[in-house]
Amino acid sequence: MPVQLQDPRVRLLRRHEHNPILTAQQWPYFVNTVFNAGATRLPSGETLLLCRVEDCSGRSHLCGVRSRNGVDGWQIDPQPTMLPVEAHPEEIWGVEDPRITWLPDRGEFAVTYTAYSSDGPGVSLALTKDFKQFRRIGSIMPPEDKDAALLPRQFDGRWMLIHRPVPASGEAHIWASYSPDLRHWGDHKVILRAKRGPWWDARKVGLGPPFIETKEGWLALYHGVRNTPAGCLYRLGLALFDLEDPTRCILRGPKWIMAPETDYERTGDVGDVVFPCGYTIGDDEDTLNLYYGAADTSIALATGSIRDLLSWLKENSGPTDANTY
Ligand code: M1P
Repeated sequence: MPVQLQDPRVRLLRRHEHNPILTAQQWPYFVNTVFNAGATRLPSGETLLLCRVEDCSGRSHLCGVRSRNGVDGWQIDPQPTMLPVEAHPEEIWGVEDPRITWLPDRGEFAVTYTAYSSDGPGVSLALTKDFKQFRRIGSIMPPEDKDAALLPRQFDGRWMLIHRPVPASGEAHIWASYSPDLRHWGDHKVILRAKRGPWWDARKVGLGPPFIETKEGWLALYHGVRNTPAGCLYRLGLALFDLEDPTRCILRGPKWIMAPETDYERTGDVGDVVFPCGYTIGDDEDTLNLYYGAADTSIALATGSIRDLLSWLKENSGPTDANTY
């Protein structure tokens, strides 16, 4: 029996009772907002979030925060952790929306982020072992492009980047690109199209956090943007990609699984936005801790079961939902 999303008793993602878990008021220096954080577990077991922090000039930088339980007791870096640098003019208007991927073969983390300048937002890459020193690779996708994350391993000797360019038509799909060296990218391919018409994910979709590896495939959380006369609505949906060929979409959920509902999601600098950029997985290897920006103002946490997300996808999508629009 398919699960009905309209049923209020069905909650694939449960909001934490202490949401929002991080706000600008907690910051050790004066800032406007904190949101859209990349996430990972450190070797120490701590949760690290690399938060987008917007200052009162309107530009963003990244700031690292660490917690033992991933919920509270955050140790916030006393200064900005990663500021735009003049050596990289492509990011001089700010660095935004980081996604973190641990690369086991290299023994370092890849941070993909939006680098913003007068030429528009593009995708940049930096590598780090400790979230203190960052080695910038620089711009890897020219504007307009964002919502990017690396996969953790190579496919036939090449790295794969998931990202979201915006063409002149304005119809923005999710793409994959390959690179032998993390610098030179090619073989670009659309892997998840924005739909058309009334769909919740019409015209513009974008990757949320990095793909989640499961036995059944790469699980993707993505945002769909619905333009309404009252403004944009950012909601979250699910798709599954083939384990060996992550450009092949196997399943796509027809309905969103999370939408702005609470005050902190509906009201803020940009209301009606839920925007996850990172997750951690619990010791049970099933609990998904999803960190999301709420209304471009604060950081919130929702948890779910990867098993349940996969079951829901299998029960609620047919093959024709994979890429139709
Ligand atoms: O304001 C909502 C989001 O808008 C942009 O996301 P996208 O280009 O994917 O629609 C980004 O600026 C993002 O930071 C922001 O949260």
